[in-house]
Amino acid sequence: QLSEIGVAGLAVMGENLALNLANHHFRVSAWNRSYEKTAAFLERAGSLPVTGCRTPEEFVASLEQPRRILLMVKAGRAVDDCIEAFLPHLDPGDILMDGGNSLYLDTVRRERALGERGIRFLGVGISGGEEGALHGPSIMPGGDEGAWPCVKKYLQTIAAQVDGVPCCDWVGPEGSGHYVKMVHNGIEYADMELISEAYAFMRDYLRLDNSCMEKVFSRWSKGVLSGYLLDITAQIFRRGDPEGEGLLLDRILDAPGQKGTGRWTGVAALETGTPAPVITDAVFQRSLNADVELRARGAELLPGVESTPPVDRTAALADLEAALYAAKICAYAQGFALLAAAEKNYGWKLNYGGIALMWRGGCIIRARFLDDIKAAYDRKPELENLMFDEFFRQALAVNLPGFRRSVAAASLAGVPMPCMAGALNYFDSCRTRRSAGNLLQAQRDFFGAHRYERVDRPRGETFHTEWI
Ligand code: NBP
Repeated sequence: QLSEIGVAGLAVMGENLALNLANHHFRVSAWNRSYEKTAAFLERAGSLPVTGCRTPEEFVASLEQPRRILLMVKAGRAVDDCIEAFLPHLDPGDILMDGGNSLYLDTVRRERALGERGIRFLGVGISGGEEGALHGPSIMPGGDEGAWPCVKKYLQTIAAQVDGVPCCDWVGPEGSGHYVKMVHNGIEYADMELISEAYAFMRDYLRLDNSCMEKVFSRWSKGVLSGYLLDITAQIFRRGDPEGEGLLLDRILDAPGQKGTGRWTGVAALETGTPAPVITDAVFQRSLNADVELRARGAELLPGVESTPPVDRTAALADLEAALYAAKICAYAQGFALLAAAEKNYGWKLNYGGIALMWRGGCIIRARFLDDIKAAYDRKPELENLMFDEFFRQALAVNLPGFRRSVAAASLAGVPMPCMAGALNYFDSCRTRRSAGNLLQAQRDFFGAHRYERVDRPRGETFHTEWI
């Protein structure tokens, strides 16, 4: 009997997704460039309904028509190589899905090129790491909409389920699935950095010990900030060093890595002129922190803070929780603004509430907070900015004093919190009716005759002044 779906690429993600499909009783074919991974997969799958294939031709031939193939290979060249290998064996109407972390612009290109050959291409963002892949990831499919009914059952069945709702729904045309996944990762960068900044504040300013911080993170993870990232943070504070005394965290080099999806989000923000400072600062801060030598030299050469005023730790912790929550609202507002920018740029129609639902389970940024975002877009689907929703406006108002005090205290203590401060500046900029942009326009007109508009004339009418 032919298989219902094929998975190509059997590294951690592909293998686990194939097992997830087979565990749900779907007949699965599997192929990997090098056969060892296929053999290992067949052994792991045991009696599940799987077929291992040695060649692309054998793989394609093992699938019922229209064929459904999920590519789970390294983003970039490998995806094009696989497409090239499968293409001669495919028929019009067959469906290729790229489930890797591909750049959405590559997906747009591939969908167009394959569409001309009658092959239906989907860019499918998948989040949740290897555990998610096996037990239920968040899945964000976009591309050729005609293919969606043919793959919906498979993707929605293996996705995470929250309150009986699958964390997988149709996102939109072209590269929108991968774009939404990219923005998800940008928000993930911001979320992680904000939590890390709260840690720096507690460790370096409040001088709390690890057990105290564990209690704080555990408490926060049960409140409005409840979600996967705070949950694992609390767990990290309970993990001893397997090689000796003390907490493992204290032995980990403070040089973070990154694979590029945060950077892509930053590039998309710059290219579309969409302010997303919490996300871009999170990317920059990873780079800055990764430069251990620069920071060591800076610690020797640059002046520090002589002394910090006495602090009420209980009050400061309450403020910090408020700051983390308010900054998170700003970060998500920026992420959703990036979605809106893509909608405008590419003419995609995106379902923001649906996207929030897809992120409620299976993925790294899953959190209670996403229900509030869904509710906000239900109240007003064309919401201009998440911060303008009545629930979030109220939440910001309540948490603002603590937010300001935390950023100010960190600044006075010399503890870097670029994302928290960036979030606050974003908030304040968004509520500034008369900005300093008038001076900037004057400067531009002064040196470059770039012209300016006047407050007392209609928009679009421009002026130039001979300044000297
Ligand atoms: P990797 O990203 O490490 O890719 C390894 C797979 O790509 C292997 O199956 C490898 O085959 C195959 N491959 C390569 Br490399 N070059 C190839 C080529 N030219 N032709 C055919 N196959 C090729 O695997 P992964 O970590 O499972 O991730 C798969 C995708 O999912 C990636 O796009 C990743 O960014 C994304 N993703 C990963 C995670 C995660 O937590 N790991 C989470 C979410 C999304 P080989 O065995 O023959 O070398």
